[in-house]
Amino acid sequence: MLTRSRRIWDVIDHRVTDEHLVLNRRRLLAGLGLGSALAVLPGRPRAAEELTAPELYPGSRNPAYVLDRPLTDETIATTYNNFYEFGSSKNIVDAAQALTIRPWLVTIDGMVETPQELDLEAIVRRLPIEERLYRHRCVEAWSMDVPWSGFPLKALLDLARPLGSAQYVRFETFLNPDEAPEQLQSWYPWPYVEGLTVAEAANELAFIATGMYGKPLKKQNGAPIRLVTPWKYGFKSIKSIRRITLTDQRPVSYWEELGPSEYGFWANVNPDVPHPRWSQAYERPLGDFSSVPTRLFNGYAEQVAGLYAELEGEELYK
Ligand SMILES: Nc1nc2c(c(=O)[nH]1)N[C@H]1C(S)=C(S)[C@@H](COP(=O)(O)O)O[C@H]1N2
Ligand SMILES: [Mo]
Repeated sequence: MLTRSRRIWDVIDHRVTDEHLVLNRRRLLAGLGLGSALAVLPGRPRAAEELTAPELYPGSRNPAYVLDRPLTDETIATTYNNFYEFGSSKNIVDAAQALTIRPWLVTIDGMVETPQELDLEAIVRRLPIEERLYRHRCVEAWSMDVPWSGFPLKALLDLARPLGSAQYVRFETFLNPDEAPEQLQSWYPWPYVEGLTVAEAANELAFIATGMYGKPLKKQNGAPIRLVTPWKYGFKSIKSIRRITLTDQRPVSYWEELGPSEYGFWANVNPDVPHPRWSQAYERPLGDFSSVPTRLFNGYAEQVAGLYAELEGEELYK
């Protein structure tokens, strides 16, 4: 029984298409140069608890995930943030420093063979860190281009051996109003929750970031461990994850709970489906005053469109 379940999970298809193995050689080489330069730059001194294995970053760059537009300036990507636990403005850097991120335990439970409670430090020493350049498209119509460091979500889930009967993966952020006083605001459905189907979670693009710009993640960006699903609107990329639960119930996410007419479970990027209050046709790259067209699945249709081919009657794009 368990063996069969195991196999079902394992055979979930990881298609590597010819298309995304075609590299823009020049960018790749330039990128590799940048990667090694970042690795040797002396860092500014930080609080000891922030430094979970900084020597592991950025990890070697995965050449399957490079970009055709420049990376967002690091200062901008690390100071213009959405993190409602620390406030509803974009300027939450100072407030976020109150979060204790070491030690940090991540629970993986629910429909798994071997429930786990893992220390972040142990996770990053066990799973090989790689770097990927991904687009990020916020539902608010701004975007960024970021070098994340981390590992595939599937590699993390496999540590707990998900059962074949699991259909969804539910993610939960920390709940600690002492450090994040916004969590005292009882009209918000804390803790922040997000969810994916098991097939989405096993897709090669679904990534767990523990680092960014060649260093461990900063608190404002979701330290010490966050999800990155680049084909979906940014709110799916849940920060500072404490608990991951395999389940047969579709999770109701934070934003879906708050505004089901505006935010749904799937939240796949689609320029042709407007938000009820604004168009999604264009986006503003952070640090840039121009507008660029938004792409279906944020440019990742090749990797993910197949996940949705047989779904009918689902609101896939909100
Ligand atoms: N726990 C939690 N995760 C979260 C959010 C949040 O408010 N709380 N905001 C989301 C939204 S809307 C976006 S666009 C991204 C922003 O990530 P960044 O601040 O690293 O750019 O985080 C997502 N993850
Ligand atoms: Mo967002």
